Amino acid sequence: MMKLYGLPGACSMAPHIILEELGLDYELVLCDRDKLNTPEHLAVNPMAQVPSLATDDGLMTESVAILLYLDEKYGDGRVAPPPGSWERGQMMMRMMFIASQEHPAFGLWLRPFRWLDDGDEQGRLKAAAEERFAICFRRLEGWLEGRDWLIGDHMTLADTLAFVHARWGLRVDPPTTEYPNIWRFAQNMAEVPSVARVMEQEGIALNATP
Ligand SMILES: N[C@@H](CCC(=O)N[C@@H](CS)C(=O)NCC(=O)O)C(=O)O
Repeated sequence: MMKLYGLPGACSMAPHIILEELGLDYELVLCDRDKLNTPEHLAVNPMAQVPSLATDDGLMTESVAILLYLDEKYGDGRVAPPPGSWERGQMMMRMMFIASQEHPAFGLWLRPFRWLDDGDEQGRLKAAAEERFAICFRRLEGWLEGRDWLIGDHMTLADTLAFVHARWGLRVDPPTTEYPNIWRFAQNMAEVPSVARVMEQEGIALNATP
């Protein structure tokens, strides 16, 4: 049986949603945030992070890779457009944007102390990262104009990552609630049965914590 290592509301929630949406057999391991840097967890994720997916073939890290693996192996067209289609390329673009531009901006805002020792410098980095996150959210807001989903007419891989970040965005300034399209999207996502089950399993709601 596959095993997903995650933290409540973290980017691991994206593959968690897809495991649940596809009705797959899996075990959720909610990790201890304070024990990510222990030899036991480093054996599962050498970057001291989540997510990791343990499969019969081995261990996989990186949320986007896990999402694509799950889709290609089990998705059968249910959570992503077909390989080679323009729509899949567009979905990939949005996913990569969220994972490689938006996510680091949030990480720098959340933990500037991991990069700089000086308190004033940390404050400046935090402010710059918050502005960068807002630039990313303005792009996401545009993509969701007049749409319920980032691509097509149902939830795809990209929506799961966008939803995770929409929750995170409630903690920054301006918060997600000030982006009408992202906030509408987040509220719709929270109503999707698989997403609601995932939030219940992770013990979270559509609010700013944790
Ligand atoms: N590029 C990685 C990023 C993983 C990552 O940043 N995970 C965060 C949660 S969203 C984490 O484990 N944070 C805990 C920490 O850094 O202490 C991926 O997409 O899987």
